[in-house]
Amino acid sequence: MTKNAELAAWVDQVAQLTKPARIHWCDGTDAENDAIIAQMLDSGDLIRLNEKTHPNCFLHRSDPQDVARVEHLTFVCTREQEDAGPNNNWLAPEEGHAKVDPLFEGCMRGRTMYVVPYLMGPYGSPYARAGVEITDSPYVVVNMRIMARIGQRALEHIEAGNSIVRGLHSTGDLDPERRFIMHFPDELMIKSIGSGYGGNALLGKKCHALRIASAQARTEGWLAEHMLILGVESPAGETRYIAAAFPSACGKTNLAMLVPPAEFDGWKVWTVGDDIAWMHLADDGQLWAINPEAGFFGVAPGTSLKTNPNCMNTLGRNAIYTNVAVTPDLQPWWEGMDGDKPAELIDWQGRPHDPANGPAAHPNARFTVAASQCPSFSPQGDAPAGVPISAIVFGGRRSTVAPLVFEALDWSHGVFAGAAMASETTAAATGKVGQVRRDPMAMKPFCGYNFADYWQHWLGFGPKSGKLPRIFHVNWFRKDDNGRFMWPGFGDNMRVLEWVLERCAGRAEAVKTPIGYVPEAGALNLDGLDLDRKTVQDLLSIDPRVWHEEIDQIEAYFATYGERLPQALRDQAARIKAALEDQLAA
Ligand code: GTP
Ligand code: SPV
Ligand code: MN
Repeated sequence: MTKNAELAAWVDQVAQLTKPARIHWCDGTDAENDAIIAQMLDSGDLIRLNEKTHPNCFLHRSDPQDVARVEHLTFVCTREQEDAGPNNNWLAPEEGHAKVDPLFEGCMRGRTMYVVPYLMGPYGSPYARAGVEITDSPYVVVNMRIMARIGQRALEHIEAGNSIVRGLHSTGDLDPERRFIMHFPDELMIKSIGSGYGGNALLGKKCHALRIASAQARTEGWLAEHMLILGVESPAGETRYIAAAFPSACGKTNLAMLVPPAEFDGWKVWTVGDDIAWMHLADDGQLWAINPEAGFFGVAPGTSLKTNPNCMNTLGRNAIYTNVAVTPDLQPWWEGMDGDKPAELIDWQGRPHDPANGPAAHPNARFTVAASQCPSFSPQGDAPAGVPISAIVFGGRRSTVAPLVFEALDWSHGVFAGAAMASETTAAATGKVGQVRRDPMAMKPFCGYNFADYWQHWLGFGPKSGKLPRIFHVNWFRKDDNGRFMWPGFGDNMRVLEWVLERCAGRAEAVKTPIGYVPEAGALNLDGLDLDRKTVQDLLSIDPRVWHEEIDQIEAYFATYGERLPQALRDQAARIKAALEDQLAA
């Protein structure tokens, strides 16, 4: 229960609507968690994994129709459609409520309604924000406990008078026809029904910390972004921080936990966050970032000791696995894991694995684990003030067009580079995989208001400080004519991070091109890499003809934002195009 009368009234009102058998206020204690897990083991909601190899680890299998975010069922309900923008599905607030409220009627009959107070951001941080999620899913409760700071201390923060985001969630009947993820930014309210999966159901994550928070950040003058945060410590012991936005399943968790290659003796990467950054311009003129989350909800397939040893060493204990395969002795397994594929496997749907049914683990199979368990978790990971950001990196999954790395000429051009981002779609959302689409700042599914206003908000930081981070764009996913990745990626991405930080320090050499600065031949440390000259050249090349076409497409995309599009972005496109035309004419 709570001393906060408004919160108590809302919980009452929700109970009247959803008619649960009982109401449980979560205190976040171990005892509470143990009891919920025990009950989920009983009901079959969770399966205990091999206690010897994976202590305190559990498997959850989703409904096979409920394995990813559902962007076509996600709505932003603002009074004016223009405020949600072409980037969001829109309903007027009263229509949004009218669509979902009937689905909540009596939906918790016979079930427990959990009330989960949570804090996004470190305890004691001026930037932390609270929420309360009401849910009938024990899976959501045990995941929220890892992903956010839930329970008594969060409730105290709320009872101290801080505002909250209210999130109502029910798994409903899991019918995709009756599934909606509704956001009401003006009411600081989320209503989600019909899904138990990740970003659809753990409302502190994408719904609160990105969609609602981005709208708040706009009016309050800060940034809520789909970004990892990492620290790079040099052999001299100096640590500089980078925030990077890549679309879903495009490498944030991996970059955040990077282990530098042997050639980088004495260098160390520290993980602050792997998915979301809240950034504020501080009095010192620098952009400071906190990770609002406390855990990782990471992509399992592709994770191995070779690609991401820090992650493998994080998730072997106290973890919840969702939609992975298991070995006969109940060890989790997924495609891309180290070693040979076991002869026998149970697939993500609980069937004996038959390759004819597709991969053994779902391509969007995930693990949930506390950030504090990560061997590279930054000593500053819980710092109330956050960490100062030296560089912002945007990136996409592009088999063609985008070079390995370039640096924007200035802040406005950097905002253009972010706004112009494109990436191939992945299994993180339902729908076709591998389609190139515009995903500005990796926020296409997550920006809670009109992108045109969002870009203007970003541009507005430019004149405010001379100490803003430099902005870069990377692409780890360029492919050769045989469809193979040209860049080794993972730990070797350190080579690009070093160039990025050297640029920030005003040292590394670069060539100016119409689309930005690219590393001069020899400016990237490629020692020990088995890459021929031609591949390196191709990775760094900018084809003026291809880019001219790319800018045409960017302009066509920008045009869908009409008059609201900031003139600065139009000007950037025109400048780049003219420079490319000069090049083509020469
Ligand atoms: P979300 O949690 O959905 O936001 O994803 P994310 O951006 O954190 O992506 P993640 O790091 O989980 O990587 C997604 C997939 O891309 C995994 O299968 C990785 O193995 C793969 N991947 C990550 N980094 C690289 C890289 O540098 N090169 C290549 N080729 N693949 C990568
Ligand atoms: C993403 O899709 O970007 C994720 C997973 O990080 S989810 O929590 O489902 O949004
Ligand atoms: Mn994400």
